[in-house]
Amino acid sequence: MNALAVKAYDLRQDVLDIIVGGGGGHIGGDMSSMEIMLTLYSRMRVDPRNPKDPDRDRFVLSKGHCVETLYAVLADKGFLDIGEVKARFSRFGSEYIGHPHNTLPGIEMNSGSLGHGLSVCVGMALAARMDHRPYRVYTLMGDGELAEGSIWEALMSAGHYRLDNLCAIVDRNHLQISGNTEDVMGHHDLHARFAAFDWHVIDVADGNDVDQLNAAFDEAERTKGKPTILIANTLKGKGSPLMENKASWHHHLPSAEEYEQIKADLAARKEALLRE
Ligand SMILES: Cc1ncc(C[n+]2csc(CCOP(=O)(O)OP(=O)(O)O)c2C)c(N)n1
Repeated sequence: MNALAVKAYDLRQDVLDIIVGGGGGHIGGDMSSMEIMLTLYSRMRVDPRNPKDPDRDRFVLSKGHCVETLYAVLADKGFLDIGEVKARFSRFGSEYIGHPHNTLPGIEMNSGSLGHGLSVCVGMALAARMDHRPYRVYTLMGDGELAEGSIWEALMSAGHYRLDNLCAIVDRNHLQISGNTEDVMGHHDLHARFAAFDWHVIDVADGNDVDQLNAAFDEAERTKGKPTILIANTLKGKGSPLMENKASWHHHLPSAEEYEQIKADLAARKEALLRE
């Protein structure tokens, strides 16, 4: 039993509370990306007491609509107060808005308009090289987000500059806002496409599995002369059959009954993990 895998269910409950308290949020993509962000933050060199350390690792949530999971993970790391986030999310005048905002500690970049995170990370990774700094740069993108042309320019430049301090992750849940990614904008053979842009490509069979993610991040750190991209195969809405693999839950506010059902499902999944 992996403690982080268990924690992922506690933080999913936080995400559910944040969204229901604030009256809305992108619950499907939050749930699919929980283990990715949680695993990453368990490894990254970041310190809530020194959030602007020039040598800190950088993370940019390019699929910024999934900020609720980022808030839960940043709170778990000590950057934010989870009680504050739950009480004030999406309230008038609150700094805890529905997309990342870099006035909050631990958040590197404002995002939410899809397609920009990787380009900014290419700049950060180049800056690290020029300044002889040891930090690594990470970004999480959605598979629907890959329809943005700017991402392919960034992929091209990262490959060209051989940015081996850069690691991108695709949350490959096969759904985006309006349905299946393959119907909206097909991505068949993503592995070959990324490799053609001179990236080291790792397929993570289960992108909700902490051990598989850790192995992939280890491999990314060992990879020299190329940037690495993880294709993390996840389940949108992971945590409750009510939401799982349903495009309609991309941005669905659970009713009071749905809240109770999801809460019970999350607790049952956690119990099952604890029994392993
Ligand atoms: C430039 C831009 N166009 C459209 C949107 C609206 N939008 C928000 S989420 C989303 C779908 C994203 O799908 P995906 O990247 O697969 O995210 P996930 O399924 O992981 O939530 C869209 C089109 C946006 N945020 N930015």
